[in-house]
Amino acid sequence: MVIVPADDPHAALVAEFGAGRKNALARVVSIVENRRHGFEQILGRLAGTAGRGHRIGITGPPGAGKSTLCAALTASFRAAGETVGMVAVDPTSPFTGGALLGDRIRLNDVALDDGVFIRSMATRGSLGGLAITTKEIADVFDAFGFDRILIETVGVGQSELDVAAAADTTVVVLVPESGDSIQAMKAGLMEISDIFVVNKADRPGALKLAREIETVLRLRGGETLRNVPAHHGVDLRRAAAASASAPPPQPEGPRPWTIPVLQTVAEKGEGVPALLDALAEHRAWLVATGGLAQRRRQRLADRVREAVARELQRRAWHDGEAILQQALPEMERGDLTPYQVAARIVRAVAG
Ligand SMILES: Nc1nc2c(ncn2[C@@H]2O[C@H](COP(=O)(O)OP(=O)(O)O)[C@@H](O)[C@H]2O)c(=O)[nH]1
Ligand SMILES: [Mg+2]
Repeated sequence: MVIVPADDPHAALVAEFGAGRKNALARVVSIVENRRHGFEQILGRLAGTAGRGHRIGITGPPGAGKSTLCAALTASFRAAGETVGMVAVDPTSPFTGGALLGDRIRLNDVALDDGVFIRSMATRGSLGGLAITTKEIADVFDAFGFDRILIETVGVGQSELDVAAAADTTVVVLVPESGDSIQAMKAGLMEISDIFVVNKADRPGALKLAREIETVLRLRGGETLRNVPAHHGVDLRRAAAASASAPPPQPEGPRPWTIPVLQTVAEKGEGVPALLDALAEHRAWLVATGGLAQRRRQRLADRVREAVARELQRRAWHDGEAILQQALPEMERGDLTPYQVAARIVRAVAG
């Protein structure tokens, strides 16, 4: 019989988790996802062991083929003997029994595989904020020892971009239908992408979109346009040479990462080997330049900020709600401003 100390109700569970038991993993994920009692203690106990897995964020508009791409990547990782933990922030993910026959078949392949664990957050994770919970589930996967951690977002809202950007490598998936590269730029995708994928390259317009993205990337990155072909009758090399705002030469230092723009047909696995190469190259680049350590440091700092915000919120509203309710009549009479009441609540927390 396992004796569980009263002050740590999850000690036995954490021990089982540490022994690599899948059902313990599933329970830990549920506890974290649903903010059950002791979830922060569990995260705290696991924190020391995280940091080995390659976190890959996959973002892009709904329907771009992110889930299909994740299935293809998962199959490739497994073929190479690597384990995969995947968290999908997507209530309609085919991984959770969506309407797509093709994907369900693929899901069955991977779901039966002991080296794969998939969790769809649906809307349940919104208890603690979907974005934060997703990152914490990725931490749990990392602690469990998965070699690759895939994080799929449902769309390209701000919090989804935050989630994707918190990965080691962020892959942005677009399709010819998803509009031009200017749209992508507006949505902030250019800022977070480490790798661009134009999926559905079997459809018209894929090459054009890929070229446009490349052009925008090179212009933004201030790189020479050596490798960019003339486009729409405009010689970009000449245009750049003529530009008065030509960027200064790169200072000596770690070589910058050149964001590749790949084309895939995820449904058929076409272009997936090139994506695997790009993922490996990016990871190697992160290691070589210290970027990986930096991203991890940032992640640790993030967790502290999130935990502090959560605890302060909790404390503020523990007594704050009563203070607020009590002050409402005075505020209505104009004897107190909302800011004075807020200050009262803050003082109550600080005291
Ligand atoms: N024509 C074509 N369809 C694809 C490709 N990849 C995925 N799809 C289909 O696009 C639809 C959306 O795919 P899904 O992976 O669910 O997209 P997600 O919403 O980004 O996760 C599904 O019907 C897929 O079968 C592709 O390369 N070419
Ligand atoms: Mg999906």
